[in-house]
Parts: sequence; C-alpha cells; structure tokens
Amino acid sequence: MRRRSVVSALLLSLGAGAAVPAAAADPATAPASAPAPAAAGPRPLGQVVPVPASVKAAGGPFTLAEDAAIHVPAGSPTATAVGRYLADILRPSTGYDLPLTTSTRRQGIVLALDGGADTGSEGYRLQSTPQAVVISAASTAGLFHGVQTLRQLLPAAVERDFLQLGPWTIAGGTITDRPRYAYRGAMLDVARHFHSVAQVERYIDQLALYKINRLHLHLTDDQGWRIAVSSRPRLTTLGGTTEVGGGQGGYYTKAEYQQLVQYAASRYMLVVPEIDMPGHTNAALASYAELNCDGVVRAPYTGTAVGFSSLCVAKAPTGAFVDDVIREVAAMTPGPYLHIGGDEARATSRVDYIAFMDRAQQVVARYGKTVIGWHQIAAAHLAPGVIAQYWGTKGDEEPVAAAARSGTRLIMSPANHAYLDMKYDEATPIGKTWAGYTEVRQSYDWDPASVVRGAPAASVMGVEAPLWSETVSESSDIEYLAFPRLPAIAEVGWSPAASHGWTSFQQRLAAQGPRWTALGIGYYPSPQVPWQFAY
Ligand code: IFG
Repeated sequence: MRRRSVVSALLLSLGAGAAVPAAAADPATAPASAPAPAAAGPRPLGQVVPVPASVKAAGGPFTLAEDAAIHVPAGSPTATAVGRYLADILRPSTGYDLPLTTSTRRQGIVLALDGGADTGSEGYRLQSTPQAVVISAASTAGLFHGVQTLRQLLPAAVERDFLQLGPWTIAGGTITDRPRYAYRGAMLDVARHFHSVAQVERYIDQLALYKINRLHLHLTDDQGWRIAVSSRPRLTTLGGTTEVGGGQGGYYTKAEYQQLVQYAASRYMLVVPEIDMPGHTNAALASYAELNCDGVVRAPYTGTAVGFSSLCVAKAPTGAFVDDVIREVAAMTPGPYLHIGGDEARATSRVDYIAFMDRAQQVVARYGKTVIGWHQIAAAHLAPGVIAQYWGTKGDEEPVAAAARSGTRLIMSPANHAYLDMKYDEATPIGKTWAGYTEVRQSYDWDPASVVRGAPAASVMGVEAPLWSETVSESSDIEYLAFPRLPAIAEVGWSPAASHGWTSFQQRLAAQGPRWTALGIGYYPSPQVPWQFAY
C-alpha cells in the first residue's frame, strides 16, 4: 500500500469518515464534538465567489484521481508557474503527487492557452467532465483566475496544508467567465500602521482567491513614510520610524518593495503606489525642514487626526522633492499607475492645491505613469487619462461628474460601501464609524455605475476596497475587517450586473466560511449570513 493509502486507511479506521470538523469562526455556535456531517456531493458548479458570468451544469462529475497530473502548455513558463501554484495548493491536502506535464492528453487537470476570444484578457473557460477539468484562456491571467474558481469548486479541506480525506470531486459542466471591470482593487494603508512584507504577501494571497488584480499601497501619510527614496534618505530613516500609537513603524527598502511587486505580479496583481500629497505629509515635513513654509521641521505625529499638514506649495524645494520622489517611485513600479493622493488637503489653500496638483500631474506623466488621485483632484485641471478615485458617500459631487463627462475615468470606493475599516456594528472592536456601520450586505448591494450622479456609466473603470489602518496593526485585524466584505466588493467588480443578487450571494458566501477557516482567516461571522461550518 502506498504511504498515502495507509494514512487514508488509518483515518478511515479511526472513523474520521468526514473531514475533521472545522473550528467554527464562532465556537459558541459550532457543535462541541459532533463530527461534521459527511461531505455532501460536489458543490454546484456556480457556487463560487465572484459568481461566474455563465454556468451550465451538465454531465457527470470529475473526481481527481491519485495518479492525476496537471497538464500545462509547452513553452510557457508563466503557464507552468500557474500550474505549480495550483499544485502547491492541491498536493499537501490531497497527498497526491500531481506532477506537471506538457503532454497534450486531456485527462486530469488541464491548463490550456487556447481560450476563445469570448473570455477576453482575464477571463477563462472551465469544462468539467469525468475525464478532466480543462481550464482554457487567452492569457495566463485567465488561467490564474480559472484556478481560483477550481479551488472553490473543490471541498474547502483542499485549502489545508496537511493530509485531508477526499474525495476531490467537482460537478460536471461548463463555466465561461470574464470580468465586468478591468480595475478590481484593494488598498492597504501601510502608513498609519506599518505592515511587513510577509503581512502584505499574506493579504495578496487572500485577495487572489477573489480575482482582485490591483493592490493599492498607501505608502505615505502624517504618521509614517514607508518607501525608501535614495535621494531623500531621511524620509525613511526618520519618517519611517513612527506610526499611530507610537510603535516603531518601519519601511520597505527598494529591494523589499520589488519583492512585493513581484509577489503581487505572481498573483496577477499590479501594485499601485500612493504618495499622498500635498496633505497627509507630516512624516515628510518632519524629515525635511525646507518642505515647511516656515522652514521649521515638524515633530513626528502618532495620532489619528487628518487635514492639518501641507507641503509648502510655493517654495522651490517642494518641487524638487516631488520630482525626486515621483521619479524614484515610478522607476521601481512596473505597473502603469502612480497615485498622488490629494485628499483632505485642508491646510492647503485652494489656489495652492490646484497649482500643486496641476504640476504633480505633469511630473507623473514625465516619468511615464498614469495619475490616480482621490476625487478631490477634480478641483484641479485634469490632464487626459487621469483617473479619479471616488470615496464619497453621497454621489453628489458635481466636479467629479463633470470630469467624468470630460473623459476622466473613475474608480469607485464609496466609503459607505467599500471602506473595509468601517465597523460592522457598535460591537466591532476595531475600525472607524465616520461613514456609518457597514455590514456585509451594504458592501454587496451597490452598483459602481450609479454611485456618482451624472457620471457616465462608461467612465467607471472599476472598484477598490480601501482598508485604512489607524486601528489595524495585525494580519488578524486585516482579516476580521476584510472578510466577508472584500469578497462582496470583489463580486461587484467582477460579476455581470445582471447576476447581482443578495440571496444568491448570501448562500455562496456562506460556503466560503469553511474555506477561510482552512486558510486560517479569522473572519467576522456576520449574522446576515447562514454560515456553513462543515466541509
Ligand atoms: N479618510 C482619509 C484616510 C483615512 C480614512 C479612515 C481618505 C481618502 C478617512 N482619506 O479616505 O486617510 O483616515 O476611514
């Protein structure tokens, strides 16, 4: 008997007929010792988040065999990397070898770069028959997104990193899928509290499960500067050593930033760096005296107020500073976007704000990047191609709608739906309340195309879920606030508007609970969701 079979037999003899009951997110509601009910048949093909564009159940199920292989196309190192990513997920839990092979037999799991044009640059087709599961796409990004769907079609136990009992069965049929929006982002504020490379990589892996493809890093603020700029060393040697609450802070060296960029890229996520200016700049004002109008260096700040700081727009050193920073951040960012903030510049006069933002846009363009700014940037003269990120709650900001009608594209992050740092309710131990308590249904029930009145639906390029970190210092804090609301926003960004429906989403979200438990994600067990605890 092969080792695996011995272990499986042993587990069976111990009566662990079902998967070991998952530790429920809320011990109070999970049965104390009752074994989880035996695994049901394969989950329905469409029980996936985000819901696929098209699902046709048909034919018998596919069951992963012990001697199955993962077939990858020859001559594509990036497709092979997707195959290896999938193998790394399946091997520990199934105990199967799952070798990668370039043989063209359609048996086992097949990743094929031959997607029909109808799945676009990020979509895929997944066909499940008793012989094979075939994921085909026009790009490796599509293969990667198809793999996320494949993961969710398998029992949640597949996410465990130690041997589980199968069977590993997927319902028969065909999924054809592609995203509604091209920009599906999550923002992590690493300035208020610093989050290490490992913490960010952990979040990247969690975001990938829901086909998020943009990671916006809020790198600078009043409380800390988190990205090394060689021509301005004190930004990190001084500005990087503080954070909210007085902790030691931290920052990414250029090598560490590159590591994050590459890790995100391996999960088909582009990094969008944000240098917030001219407000939210106390860390810079504490590092270089000449950036202050009075020439006096500011004291480091570890509180949570906003709107009190401003670069001195009129002074030449400020222009030189902006050029140094944007030049170096652009050079280390392969993605097309550079976010220059622009929010809450209450200590900057309107005239200075417009002058600053007009000039900053030119600097970003000079270094070959596309500007993203918080929607207040619409007060300035927006160059063609500039993107405004909407974070309001009322949708009545006419300058934003006017800019959109003139060609500015919008990323939707309405704070009363998409801000993951909002408390769920008054009992939530961390988070803020200024945009209102936000339960998961509120994060789900909105349409990006109708958030800003008067903005053409075609001006919306996507959605983004910001997570501000005034009250967020650990991965457990990130996960408690992001799950279950991030998957809701991911579905809003990926799935067709016509498929939008709380009842369906609620059921599909409930099935994600055991998956998060298997992944060690301590999620908020929202009372709005009929959570499943067995897998
Ligand atoms: N608004 C500020 C953030 C953060 C947030 C917390 C934006 C664009 C409130 N600006 O959101 O810096 O403090 O919810």
